[in-house]
Amino acid sequence: SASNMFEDLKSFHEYLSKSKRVLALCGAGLSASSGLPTFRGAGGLWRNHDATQLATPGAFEEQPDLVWRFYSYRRHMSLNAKPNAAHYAFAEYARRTPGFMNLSQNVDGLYQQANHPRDQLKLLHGTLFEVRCVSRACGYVEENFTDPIVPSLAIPTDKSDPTTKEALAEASKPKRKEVDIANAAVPISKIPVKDLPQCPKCKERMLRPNVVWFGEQLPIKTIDEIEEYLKEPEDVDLIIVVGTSAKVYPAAGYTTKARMKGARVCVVNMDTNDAPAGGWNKGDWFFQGDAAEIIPRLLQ
Ligand code: BJW
Repeated sequence: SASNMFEDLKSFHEYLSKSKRVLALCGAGLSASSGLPTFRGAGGLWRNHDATQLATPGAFEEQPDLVWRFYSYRRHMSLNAKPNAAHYAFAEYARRTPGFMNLSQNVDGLYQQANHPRDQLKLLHGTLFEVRCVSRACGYVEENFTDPIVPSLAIPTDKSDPTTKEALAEASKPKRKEVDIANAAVPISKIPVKDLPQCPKCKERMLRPNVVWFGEQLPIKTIDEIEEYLKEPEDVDLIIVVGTSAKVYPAAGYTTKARMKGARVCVVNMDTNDAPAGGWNKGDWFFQGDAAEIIPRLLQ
């Protein structure tokens, strides 16, 4: 099969041991085994909405409450998720490899939970755990881990009439079971804008998650730091592309940029069809499977 053709752990280890300047390009598949859904696979639907359709400025303008519910839900899920062996393996690898830079598209905060060295972690699409004023002129940004961020965004608990034995037992528990608001069949109420997170600085506008939506620019400082790294005279030895469908730009384009600096490409993905941007080259590696199993073996 195509996968066996590229799966060569021995040659990868040999090459990695000589590599000094290494990049990783990470996507949602890396956090899949931590229980967080990806965008374009199963679980990429939230209440019948395509997750990528909610990650747009237009969706937020039209239905700020729906988009805030989506992000509040994901903040809740991410805060309750644990980093997996791949997050820890990269964090460990970063500590022993000064020339390593991790370009992560993930906003879930699991690398931070795994204590990944912060200066080697570039958050291409921002983070769920910062919010900012929708007004660029105001410019307010804060770190925020409060769950729920405002009372109106609390995930409702099951208020079913406790007449059945099971429901009675459930209701007597100190904490009631949260309803699955990701399921479109579960009703949610409309939230007025005044009950959504408000900017404490200008006191005029709403706060929004500090993530990068379609059509928005990636954080300029982050982009500049990556460009600096790519501009250094030394070659880039390797880029490890893991758990990403590599369809979203400019992130996916870093594979090509690394190749232009001489890098060999190693792809780790569940799916044999998700090729790196630019397609396959001679000397590439492909390891098929769960990132949480494969990354620790690659980086050990
Ligand atoms: C596993 C696994 C397991 C599962 N183990 N693997 C060039 C060409 C065409 C279009 C463009 C272009 N340049 C720009 C564009 C437009 C657009 C774009 O790229 N569109 C394409 C979709 C066509 N790009 C933008 O709009 C970007 N901005 C921009 O270009 O600005 C220009 C500008 C300049 C100056 C001023 C103003 C503007 C912004 C892109 C922002 C993307 N944002 C999102 C949402 C972030 C917030 C949030 O999380 O809600 O980022 S969209 C979503 O996609 C999210 C992800 O980070 C991103 C990538 O997804 P990812 O991580 O690859 O996930 P999946 O689900 O796609 O794939 C999962 C993979 O894992 C699969 O391969 C599975 O097989 C695998 N897998 N389990 C290993 N256990």
